[in-house]
Amino acid sequence: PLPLWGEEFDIRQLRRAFSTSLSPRGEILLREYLHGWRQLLKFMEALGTAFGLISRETESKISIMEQHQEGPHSLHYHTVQSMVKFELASGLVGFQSLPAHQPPSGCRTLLRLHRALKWLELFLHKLGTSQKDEKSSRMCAEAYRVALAPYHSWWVQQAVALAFLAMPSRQELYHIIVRGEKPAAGAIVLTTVESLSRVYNVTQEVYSAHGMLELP
Ligand code: 1PW
Repeated sequence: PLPLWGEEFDIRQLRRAFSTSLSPRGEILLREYLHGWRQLLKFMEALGTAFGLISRETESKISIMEQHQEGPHSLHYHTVQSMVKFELASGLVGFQSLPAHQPPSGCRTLLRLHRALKWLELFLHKLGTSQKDEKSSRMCAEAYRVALAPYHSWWVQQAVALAFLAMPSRQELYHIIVRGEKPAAGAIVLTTVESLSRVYNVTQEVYSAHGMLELP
């Protein structure tokens, strides 16, 4: 059956979510940020069943963040900055491994999404600047090697490599991403990359200012 309007991946919604997640005061609004990630899940679903592991794992990280947002301290989970401040002040960050009964902190969970966003940024940049004969699986693997593989175990790296082999072709990807507007496709992808990268850079500064780039 045809999906209902709005259920399919829409790169405009992705770009809008990430660009509105950055407030004029330079705060990152978690609600919009997570909306962006929900759009990304749709993208991963469109990449096929081989991306099942990757999208299940991503979905579980998004859900943890949403639980924090809906929990008793929801007010503190309004922006990345307020979350960091709150978890630091309450000793919830988990600079060492947290005890098993404690839910994963917002800071360590968002860090996983943040690193994955770099992967996406690099990958979309490659795609947006690629020539017709370039292979999407290669672009994806190369972005992964630089941005994310260093943080993953050997086993995860093998599983992820398998998913890339089953990646749709460059042309199919463009179809998933931009459908109708072929002439402007590269440009749409690249403006999306710009909004992702603004959000990435702000998050990176916040995490680096608090020595939180390596949370277990
Ligand atoms: C082509 C578009 C892809 C863009 C989205 C990228 C999502 C990246 C998810 C990779 C998941 C691989 C399998 C799980 C790995 C986890 O060990 C790892 N999670 C992530 C999101 O990197 C680390 O989380 P953990 O084990 O420390 O809780």
